[in-house]
Amino acid sequence: MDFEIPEEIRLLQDTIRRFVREVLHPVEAEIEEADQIPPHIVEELRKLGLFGLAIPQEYGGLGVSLLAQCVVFEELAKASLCFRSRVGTNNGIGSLGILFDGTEEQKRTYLPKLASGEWTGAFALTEPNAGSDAAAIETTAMPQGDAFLLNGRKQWITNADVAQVFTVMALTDREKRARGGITAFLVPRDTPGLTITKPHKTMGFRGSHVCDLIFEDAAVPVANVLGKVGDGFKVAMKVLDRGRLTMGAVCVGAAQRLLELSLAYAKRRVQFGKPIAERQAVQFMLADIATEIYACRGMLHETARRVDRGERLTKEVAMVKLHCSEMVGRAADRAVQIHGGMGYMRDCPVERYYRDVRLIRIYEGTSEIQRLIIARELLKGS
Ligand code: COS
Repeated sequence: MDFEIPEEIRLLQDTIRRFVREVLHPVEAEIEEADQIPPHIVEELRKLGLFGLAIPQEYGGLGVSLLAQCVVFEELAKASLCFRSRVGTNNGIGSLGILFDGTEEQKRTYLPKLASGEWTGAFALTEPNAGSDAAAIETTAMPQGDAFLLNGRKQWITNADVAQVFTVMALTDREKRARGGITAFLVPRDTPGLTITKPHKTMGFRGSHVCDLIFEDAAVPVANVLGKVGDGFKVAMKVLDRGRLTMGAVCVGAAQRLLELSLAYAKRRVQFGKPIAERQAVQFMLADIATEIYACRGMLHETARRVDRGERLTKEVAMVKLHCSEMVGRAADRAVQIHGGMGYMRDCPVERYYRDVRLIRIYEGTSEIQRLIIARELLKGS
């Protein structure tokens, strides 16, 4: 494994690290209260090019490697996770379908706007009766003239409140489902017949919202089919294969911040006459957080490098998502324990992380789905 980060990525890392410390940390508490990222901060994220990190330069993005994306997301996750979430769909599930399977015209229409952050993209797969079992979707798309009429409901769609374009998976052949019966569509927000609900109330991720999409005879032109009719399940799975990897970076960054906060608190907090950092019980928790971060960063960077070299890695990406999301859950639990009563207080960042990271074991595929994917891949190859 090669843990050296190339110089140009190191420079990007330094820039984001400074931005996080100087610009994002000061507004974390305000966002927690208001449940909104201030518009001037979104503007700053735009100026840094963060909406278009993963989008190739020919479409207006920075087009950096996956390793560089992981390094940047690791840094961003050292501030409230809503910031990464705000730019995350444009770099991941909200744009990758277009990048992988879009026509040249679709790429030219959508990617530059997504890259600049003028538009936000979102990904609509989940439904009330289709979460882990993604092939069980019930939203239909019936051909009518040179359009498809969409009917159904998509649930808990990240960034739906601010998105201008959705990648929507719908049934075009009920019998075939995942094998030729699901189609991906690019659906603009202003499509007549599409209603976006108010954001759901959630446990965490204040400042980042999920809403439902309701389709009632929403006509989407044939030209907005993404990939081939019937290939939508594969479009979605390829997108998730990539999106899940950068989720590992979010976990590593969040765990690193939890470690930094815990180290500082343990050195500061005096009980029984000396800082709790001098107590072995606390030292062991710090050591465990740090060791697990080291292991996760290793697997994350190695997998990113391999994908950058052109390998298709479904199993390893699922391993990264599984292991990193479970790791950050343990890190948050230990960080709260080290902080004691303070860690339970709403104005303590570890309390926020404890709630926020719980989602990562669920979205973009639960831990159980990751295990299922890993086991299937293992059995396929044996
Ligand atoms: N890349 C490309 N194609 C894939 C794929 C992948 N990673 N995974 C599956 N496919 C293809 C399969 O090859 C199969 O097609 P063929 O028969 O032509 O080979 C088709 O898709 C159906 O695959 P499979 O039989 O594995 O489908 P299942 O219904 O068993 O479901 C899982 C597969 C569980 C992996 C899928 O439902 C899933 O990822 N669920 C979680 C969804 C999720 O993450 N939701 C989070 C919300 S979206 S942010």
